[in-house]
Amino acid sequence: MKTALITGITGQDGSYLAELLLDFNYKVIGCYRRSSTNTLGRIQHLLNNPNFNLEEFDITDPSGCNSIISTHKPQEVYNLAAQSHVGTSFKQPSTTFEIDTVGVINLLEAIVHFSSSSKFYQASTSEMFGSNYAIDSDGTKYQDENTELLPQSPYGIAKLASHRMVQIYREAYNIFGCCGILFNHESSRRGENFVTRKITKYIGLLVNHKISEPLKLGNLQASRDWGHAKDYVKAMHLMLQQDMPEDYVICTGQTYTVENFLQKAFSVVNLNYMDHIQIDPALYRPAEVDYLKGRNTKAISNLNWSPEISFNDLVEEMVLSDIQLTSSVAYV
Ligand code: NAP
Ligand code: G4F
Repeated sequence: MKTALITGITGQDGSYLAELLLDFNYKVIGCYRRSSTNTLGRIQHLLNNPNFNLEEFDITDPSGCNSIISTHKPQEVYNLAAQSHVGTSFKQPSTTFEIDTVGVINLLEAIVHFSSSSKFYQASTSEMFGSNYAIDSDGTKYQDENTELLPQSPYGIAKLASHRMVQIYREAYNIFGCCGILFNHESSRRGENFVTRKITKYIGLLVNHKISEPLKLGNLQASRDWGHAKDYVKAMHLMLQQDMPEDYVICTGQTYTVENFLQKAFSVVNLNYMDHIQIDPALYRPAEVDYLKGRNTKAISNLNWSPEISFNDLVEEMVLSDIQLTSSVAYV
């Protein structure tokens, strides 16, 4: 039985990855950080699984990283822990850097010193491209593994630093380290302050007559390549099953604006989004990534991976799930 250690187990991706690895008969060590409130909601259904164990852990604590890696010597380490909100990174740049860069160094150092054969997955991001893109012969703008990384948020810069750090540990210490450059991926478990979930939760509240104020949003014109988190965790696992450690872009290859998402989500309940939203300039970011559309040719050919859940099915799943969730009397 292989042991996999997942940091960020309480997050969206942590929960789906744990389910996948338990299905593959792994022993899973899920690392969570201490909180004054319960953060285990997304993994509640896994807590009684005999192959699932929780460990308290904070990635910013080097001795904790050393201890957890030396104790478990896992075959695979998936580093999903992060301050993952781009808007927040403008308000908390130092904390973001501490978690998303220094934390990754802590984990890499622990692996080098205590478990150098552990395979390592790093959650890199399309936010690292900033506003950069390539243009192909028919004029299509896209990003892939060869597109220069020019981040323009504290989060993007912190993630680029850790991305390069993994590449350097791969070259310098022969660590089997892979970076997944994942484009936006969502689900009914998405954090409520990301734009997709903010929209679908609002629709749930509206349909259940629990809200009367309009939905406040910022920039509606940004384009994102949105996939489903359940598809994307499969790619994380596949990267660590290859003969050689490499970095991969993981995306759908399609792009939609925030306004497109709004339109589609409200259409699921036969409403017009224009009757329910208000633009709030305070929700605009100091710098914006305007356009993300990935190209997943390498993942298709090397990993035999491609996304299975369509944009329309993703949006519908999120809307229906939030209508159900917000219908509970306990939900206010
Ligand atoms: P998420 O839902 O925000 O989860 C982040 C996780 O990191 C949570 O479990 C959080 O714990 C944990 N964490 C935060 N600070 C920590 C610390 N100091 N020590 C230990 N754990 C800490 O993010 P996600 O959507 O699942 O994304 C997973 C990873 O992929 C992140 O690294 C994110 O940056 C990256 N990524 C995400 C996307 C996307 O579209 N979802 C795209 C590209 C890359 P708490 O529950 O205690 O806060
Ligand atoms: O949902 P978002 O906050 O996601 P964003 O900034 O693209 O970041 C997500 O994807 C990255 C991958 O590219 C991940 F690395 C990162 O961890 C995270 O998961 O915002 C999407 C777009 C932005 O253009 C934002 O300006 O929606 C726009 N937006 C408009 N109104 C809003 C809002 N975003 C949020 N969060 N809240 C709003 O009210």
